[in-house]
Amino acid sequence: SIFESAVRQLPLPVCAAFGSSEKPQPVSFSSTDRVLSTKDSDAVAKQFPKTVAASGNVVLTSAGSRTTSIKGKRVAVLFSGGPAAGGHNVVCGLKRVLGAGNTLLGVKAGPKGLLEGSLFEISDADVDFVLNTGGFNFLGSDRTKIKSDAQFAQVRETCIKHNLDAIVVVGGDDSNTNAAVLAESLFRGVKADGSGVQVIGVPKTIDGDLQLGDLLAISFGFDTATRIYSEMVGNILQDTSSSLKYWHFVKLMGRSASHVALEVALQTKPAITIISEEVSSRKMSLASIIDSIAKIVVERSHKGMNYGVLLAPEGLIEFIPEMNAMIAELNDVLAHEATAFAAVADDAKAAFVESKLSADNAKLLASLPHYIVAMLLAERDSHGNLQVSLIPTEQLLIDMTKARVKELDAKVPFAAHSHFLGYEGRCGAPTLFDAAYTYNLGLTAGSLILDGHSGYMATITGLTSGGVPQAIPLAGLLNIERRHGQDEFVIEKALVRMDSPAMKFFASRRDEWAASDLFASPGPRQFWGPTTHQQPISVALNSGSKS
Ligand code: FBP
Repeated sequence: SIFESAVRQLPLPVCAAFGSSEKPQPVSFSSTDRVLSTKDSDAVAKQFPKTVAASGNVVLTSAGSRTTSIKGKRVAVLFSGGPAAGGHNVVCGLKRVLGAGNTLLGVKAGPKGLLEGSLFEISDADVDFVLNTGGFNFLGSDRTKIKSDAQFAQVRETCIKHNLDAIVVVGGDDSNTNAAVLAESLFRGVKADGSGVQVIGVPKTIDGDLQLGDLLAISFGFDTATRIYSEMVGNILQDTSSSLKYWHFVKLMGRSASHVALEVALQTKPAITIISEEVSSRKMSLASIIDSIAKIVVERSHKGMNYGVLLAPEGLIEFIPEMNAMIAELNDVLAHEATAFAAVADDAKAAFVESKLSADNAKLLASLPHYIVAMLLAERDSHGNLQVSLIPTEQLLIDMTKARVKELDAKVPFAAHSHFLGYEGRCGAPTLFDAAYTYNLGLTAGSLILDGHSGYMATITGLTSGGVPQAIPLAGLLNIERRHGQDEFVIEKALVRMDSPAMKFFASRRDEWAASDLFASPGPRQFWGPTTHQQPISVALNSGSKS
């Protein structure tokens, strides 16, 4: 399109350490005095002895341009999990920093492609073509978790067949967990000379839940997705206050954490926004959530406003304490009774599961509408996650609110539409922030490889002041969590903190937004003009910005 041709030409600022954008120079790295640990670090050190011994879980920082040039490396790059805007620029950054002396191979269709050995060589023309474009379609992606001995053997076969020296995994928390496991497994002894294959992660996910304070302010894709959702929510807000007769309940993507919902709320100021982490910390029941929504509906109606917008995070259902307890037991039942469950007829599956649950949880499951139960019983993804994007929480909230509004004041009209804003936010052309961030992440990942590191995640600190390439030891992020009915090592998701500046700012304004029409319509993301360099509001507030 005319648009794509134009965005390919957009300038991409690079960290000073890399020199020029078109001919970037790789950097080398040195240790900082920051050592990462989690509550499970001792267990991690036993399970990941090689990477932990090599890195000491120490954060690395760029130490100037490389003085020696490295040639002949063969590097593979793959996308893992859901798409996020900017993925293509990671590939472009990698290709350019590796330079003509090294080879970059693309892995087709995610980790599964690595198992199958489905790789192709990426050319300069390829990267010129995909630069600044959205989506992951250049390579494709999937959610295969590499965990069995047979799968590790397949990865080794691919490494040997393609004579790989390094693999770059572009992914979220689960995919970077995959990267940590691969780094340990491939650390040495893969090739005939006894050497290993380096593994580097790159922090991607629109969910924004891969964060580590000043070391990792935000994952890429969050800015683009939240700007796309904010434009749409702004448009809906404009419609409600024009037509004056509808409520719109909007579910926003973001599997677990509510960063996306919080950011969109800060950008658009709707009447109601639910933050899952607050529901959990205040131990709110489903009934109390509905009650608080219905009261706002009634209060606005008494002021003549029979309309409004509600934002609900996709992962809400798992944060309601009674639902969370029920889903945890349900996950165990589904994991342990998988064969028997598969043999039961579809219309008898709910009753089968209820018979295995404790009395309270069985009662709760039975009380939910069939469209929710069906999705709670649906297959988990390969990382053991409930597929919350498929659960129509927005419809559940509408149905229950309608009933409660009627109880509170039967004269209040309540006509509501449901929306799910999800996939449309993941693949738009990256904002200038995501475009530059990802290009620099690619340059950092490539530099880490040329500098001989493995088991690290590339990161850029000081994003708004030029940027510094750094590296986070992946094993230093691992915790033990219950998945598939058993304990597993995973990178913990960064949730919205109740004491964060962004949450406090939101909490101090939301009553006003509920009581009147103070909405904002931020409009589409721009590639030229005054709003191009605006950071996500929540990221800016959490990084210490006051305005
Ligand atoms: P990642 O964590 O892999 O980036 O995926 C994020 C996400 O977009 C979630 O917000 C959403 O719940 C999920 O992917 C949807 O997954 P799928 O694409 O498999 O339907």
